[in-house]
Amino acid sequence: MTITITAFERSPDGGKGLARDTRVRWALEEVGQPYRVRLVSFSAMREPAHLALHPFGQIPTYEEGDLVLFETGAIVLHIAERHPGLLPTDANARARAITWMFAALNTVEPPILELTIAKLLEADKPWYEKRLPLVEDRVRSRLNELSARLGDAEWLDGAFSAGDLLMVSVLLRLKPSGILNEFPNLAAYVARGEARPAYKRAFDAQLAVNTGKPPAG
Ligand SMILES: N[C@@H](CCC(=O)N[C@@H](CS)C(=O)NCC(=O)O)C(=O)O
Repeated sequence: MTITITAFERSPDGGKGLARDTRVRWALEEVGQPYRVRLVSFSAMREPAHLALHPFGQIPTYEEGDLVLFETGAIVLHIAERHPGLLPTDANARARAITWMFAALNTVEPPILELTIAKLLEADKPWYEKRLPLVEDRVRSRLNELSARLGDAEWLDGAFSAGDLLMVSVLLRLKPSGILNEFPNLAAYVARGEARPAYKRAFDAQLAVNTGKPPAG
């Protein structure tokens, strides 16, 4: 059955891979599922046709036959449950990998997004300079804990899983801040994720949309 996802017609990041369609592309690439992409403009995202797919008017969405999904956590879990490669077969290991998916989205992503939003939308506020270190420290605090748990392991819990896919996706947003490099094991973990051929294909595909050039190779 054909899989169709939506992505920004023009991503605000210009193709740095931070728009959330990248993590869905990555999951599909990891499990070897072909997919189509429907590009949407910001105005189209507010139209009834898109709101019928995504109640909050965001990207990405995921269509497969009669099934329509939104929320990248749900989409990646759906892909991982239906195709081998992103979740262990052992029931307990599978539950732990899903736990890491939730941890990435519910515990690690929120302070990182708060930092992004502060820098994007609050830099002109009189309290910005005072608040920024507080927001950065909340990120550091989470990374400190995550770094302690990862230690010198390659992935969070045994083999690479959907939990790692989401955790790396979430951490990638921190690269420009320099904070990630304060935690060498996390920086190396993110680099391992980026080095995966499936990630590279996903990244190149979203970049091609934003540069108008077809992916290399
Ligand atoms: N929690 C949602 C967040 C989706 C989201 O924030 N999408 C962004 C692009 S990465 C978006 O559509 N932003 C435009 C908007 O919110 O109007 C998910 O993981 O899918």
